[in-house]
Parts: sequence; structure tokens; C-alpha cells
Amino acid sequence: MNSPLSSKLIVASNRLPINISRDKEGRWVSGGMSSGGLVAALSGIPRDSFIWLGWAGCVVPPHDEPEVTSLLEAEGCVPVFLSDKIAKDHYNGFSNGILWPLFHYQTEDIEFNDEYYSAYSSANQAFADAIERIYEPGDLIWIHDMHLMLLPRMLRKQLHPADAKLHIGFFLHIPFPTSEVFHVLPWKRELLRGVLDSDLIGFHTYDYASHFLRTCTHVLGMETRPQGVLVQDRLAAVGVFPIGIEPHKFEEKLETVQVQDRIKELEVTFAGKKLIIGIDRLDYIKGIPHRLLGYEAFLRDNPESRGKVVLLQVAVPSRTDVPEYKKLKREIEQLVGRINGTYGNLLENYAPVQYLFRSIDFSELTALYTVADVCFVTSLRDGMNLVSLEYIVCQGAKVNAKDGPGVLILSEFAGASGSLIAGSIVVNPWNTDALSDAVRVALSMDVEGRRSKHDLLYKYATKYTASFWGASFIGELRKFMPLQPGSLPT
Ligand code: ADQ
Repeated sequence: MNSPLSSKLIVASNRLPINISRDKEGRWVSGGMSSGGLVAALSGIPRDSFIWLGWAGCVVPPHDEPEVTSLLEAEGCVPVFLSDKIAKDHYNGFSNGILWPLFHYQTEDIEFNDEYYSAYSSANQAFADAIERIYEPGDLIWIHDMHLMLLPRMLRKQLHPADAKLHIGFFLHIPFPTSEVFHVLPWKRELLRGVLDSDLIGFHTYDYASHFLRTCTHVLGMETRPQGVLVQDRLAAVGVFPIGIEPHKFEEKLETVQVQDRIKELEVTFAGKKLIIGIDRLDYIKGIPHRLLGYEAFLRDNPESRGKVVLLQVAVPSRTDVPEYKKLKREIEQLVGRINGTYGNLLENYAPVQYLFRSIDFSELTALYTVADVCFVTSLRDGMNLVSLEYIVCQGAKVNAKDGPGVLILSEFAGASGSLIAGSIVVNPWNTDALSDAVRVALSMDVEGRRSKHDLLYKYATKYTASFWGASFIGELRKFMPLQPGSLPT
């Protein structure tokens, strides 16, 4: 692919943002954007300023590869083709089955399977080969997330090893755990060495960055500086880049007639009741059962609130073929049933929990964020958590209204809590009584208290946006000059 720019930015992530499928005639067609944290995050970088390289999300027979390549090329994407087995073992097996739980401190049921690691390595190699086909000296390469931790090293070896212009950035969207937890991984050295061939390694928080630095010392015996890790005669720089959202996308959507009409409908639906929302991918890291238990305790402890409060939980189906996710879905359904069975009221047509197991479109999401009195985030671990920022921005529309803005209840285990601590009610999701109390406090806070808290949050969310995040990371990566021996920072 020829770029009109003298140097181009190549973004590599496991999945491309476009879903593809076959139509009735068997032709491949693009099925629109997929949703999720990474797609939302990269929405801050102008789409025509980079080439997005990734797996197309389904198995493409080799004779269809040229057709799919040109379909996606028209959208600024370059597909990486993986066999069914490699794709499954790399994505479900190693990434979602081993790295995801480990990095989120859920080590108990992990099956450390060599075959999965071998598929992970093959998939990373397929990415390296695909990048090699489009790379030209001077290009910047920005690699995303846990699925591609071996890729920086593969590229460093494969692409012009002596090319001083080769700039590789790596960003981890999930937490980096403490070294004791990372130590459990049988392939810990390979993964760390893989990432360390980047010029710049980015994390959401200082904690994750310092866990990474300490792990490099513990596992590889490497010398570190606050700025990064010494790798022979160069520095693999480590930086903190908390991700954000694009506030104007929500604010513009909010002004549309469609969303305004929907807000009015929802206000009628929930008239006389306080609305709490939970918006998540259905994932065990999001702590949905903990949230439900906290809400159940609130209904138990505050009988006067029964009939007057609704928790609307929207869970997007995610990784539905992984057994842990099926189990979690059942657990949530049971809890919803129990709470509605105990505190629901047929005569008043009252169900304290409304539960939707589906993705909702952007208009509906914006309307819900605006109408809700409380956003309840109870992640057990979460790299950042964009939902909290999206809620804050949509509540901006209510600041001057009589009732004022709503309240964010935020888990201390979400990366976002470090930045949002002053304006939210920060909770420990394992402390059910504290969750119950947080709901009570949020629902009884006076309007001035809510306005001043929201003011702090809104200032943060509109300053540290996704564009700011993308531009800061790319700016640092562009600046990066390989250090000369003897010029390493002390
Ligand atoms: P995720 O785990 O996907 O992201 P999060 O940061 O909350 O989590 O982003 C989820 C995105 O999906 C949000 O933009 C949200 O609006 C959207 N979404 C959620 N539920 C939805 C629904 N029911 N319908 C439609 N859209 C929905 C990963 C990490 C996070 C990190 C991000 C970005 O796990 O910790 O913040 O990447 O780095």
C-alpha cells in the first residue's frame, strides 16, 4: 500500500475495527464498526492519518484473501489472515484464557497450555510479516495491547535491524500486574523481552508502569530508571498515558432530535424513580455480580427506597464461547432474578433491576447516560474504564438544570479512579456494605454537592481526551531518538 505521506503511522491491534461477513450472493461485505474500548480510544486520532492493521475477525479462505484485502483497504485497513486454529488458540486460548485473567489478578483457573503459546507466537509472527510488507523506513509503528507482546522484538529483528529510524511504540490497555503475579506466567521472559524491543512503552497509570519496571528487574535482572529499562545500549522508555474519550462526539449526539426525544421517553418511563446505570461488556473483571450484591444490600438496608429506585444493567455479550463468561452470565441472571423476586412488586409493576444482555446503539447509550442519576462502576480490575468518562460528559447537559448532574460511583480498582477520585464516590467492590452505603450517599447528595463534584470530573474528561492521549503518545514516539552509548539517563 502506498501512502501519500513521506512516513506513515501503522497501528497494529488484534482485531480490525470493521466487521466483515458474506452477503447472500457470497460476496464479502463490510458490516460497520465494532464497539469496545480500543475502537473508542482510537476514535480520537483522525482516521485518515494511519493505517490500521489487524485480524479481520473471521476465517477467510486463501482464495478470498485478495477480495477481502481490497474491501478493507478502502477503509484504510490491512487484514492479517490467521487459520481457524491459530486464531482461536491465540485469541481465546492465550490472550483471553491466560493473559486477560492473569493481568487482572484472576489466576486460579488458568490453564497454562504450550499449544496456546505456540499459536500466540505464530499469530504475532503473522502480524510481523504483514507489517514487513507495508513498512518503509521512517514509518512509525504503534502496537496495541496484550495480544501482540512478542511483536516488537520480531519486528526489530525482521525489519532492517540496523535501521535507526525504526520507531516502535507499544501501549497496554489493561493493567500490568505486580511482579509476584506476573511471575506465575511460564513465558514471562519471552513476553517481557518481546515488549522491551519497543522504543516507548505506555500504560494508563503510574502503578502499572512501576509494576512493569519492577518486573523487568525481578524477572530479567535488568537495570531500570524512572524513565524506562536499560536494554543493552538503549533505553526502552516507559511512560504514563491515561486514555480518554472524545467528549464532542457525545455532546453532538446529545443535541440530535433522536436523542432528545429518547431522553424525554426515558424520563417518562422512569418518572418518580431514581435511575442507576451499569454499562459494561459482560466480563468478570467488571464486577457485575458485586454491583448487584451491593444494590441488593442497599434495597435491604433502605426499605423506603423500594419502588423508587431502578438499576438498569446493560451487558454487551463478549467472548461468549469462553466457559467463564457463560458461567458469569448465569450467575448474573440468577442474581437479577433473586433481587427482582425479593424486592419486586407486581401491583406497582416494579422490578428493581432491569437487565439487558445486548449491545445498544450510540444514541441509546447517550440518552441513558444523560438520564441516569447514578453511574455504578464496580470493576474488580480495569485498565482505565471509559464508561465513567462517557457518563461524566453526558451529565454535562444537566449541570444547569433544576435537578443538576448525577453522581459517579467508581471502583478504586479501575485505572480511572486515580484521576477521578476527587469528584466521584470511590468504592471497594468487595465491600458489599460500602457499596450499599455509596448508593445511599449518591442518591441523597444535594444538588450543590453534585454540581461541584461534577465540575471537577468534567474539567478532567474534557481536557484529557482520546485525541490528547493519541497525540501525546505519538508525539513522544516521534521525538524518540536512539540514545548513544554513554548517554543513558541516570
Ligand atoms: P473495555 O474492557 O472494553 O476496554 P471500557 O474502557 O469501559 O472497557 O470501554 C468499553 C466501551 O464499550 C465504551 O466506549 C462503552 O461505551 C462501550 N460499551 C460498553 N457497553 C456497551 C453497550 N452495552 N452497548 C454499546 N456500547 C457499549 C479496554 C480495557 C479498559 C480500557 C479500554 C481502553 O479493559 O480498561 O479503558 O480498553 O484502553
